[in-house]
Amino acid sequence: MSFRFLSSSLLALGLITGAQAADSLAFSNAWVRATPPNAKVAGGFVVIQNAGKSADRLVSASSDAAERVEIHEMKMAGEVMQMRQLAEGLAIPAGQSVQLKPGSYHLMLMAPKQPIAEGQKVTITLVFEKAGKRAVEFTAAKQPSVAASDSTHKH
Ligand SMILES: [Cu+2]
Repeated sequence: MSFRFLSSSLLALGLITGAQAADSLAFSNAWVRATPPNAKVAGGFVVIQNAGKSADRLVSASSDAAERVEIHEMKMAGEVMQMRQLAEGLAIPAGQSVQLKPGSYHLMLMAPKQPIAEGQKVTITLVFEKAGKRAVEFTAAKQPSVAASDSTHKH
């Protein structure tokens, strides 16, 4: 009930400001993993909220900071953590938030062009099926804990 109220408030706000329906997407907690020199990959994480009434899909991503950006999923296969690229992209259901976070869905910056220093801002352009291109600023941070290390995260 309260979420329905929030959705319609956002919609009303959109009408007042003349914003497009595409603005039903909101981004928070955007961060990339700060990398040592010569790192081959860097993970990117963000919470994507779809306050709209129609589902959308993250279909691709890109950044000037890397050769390319892929959309990945990590999950347990038996006792082994496996990672795969989501060739079909990532569904963002209507009225829901999708969390890209370590050990789950994430963006993977392939072949970063330069080391990504802690505190640095990295812009990643997210491309959605309906909302189109959205440039999101990610802040580089070190890994949150040793336990969440990228050691299982091989390419
Ligand atoms: Cu990955």
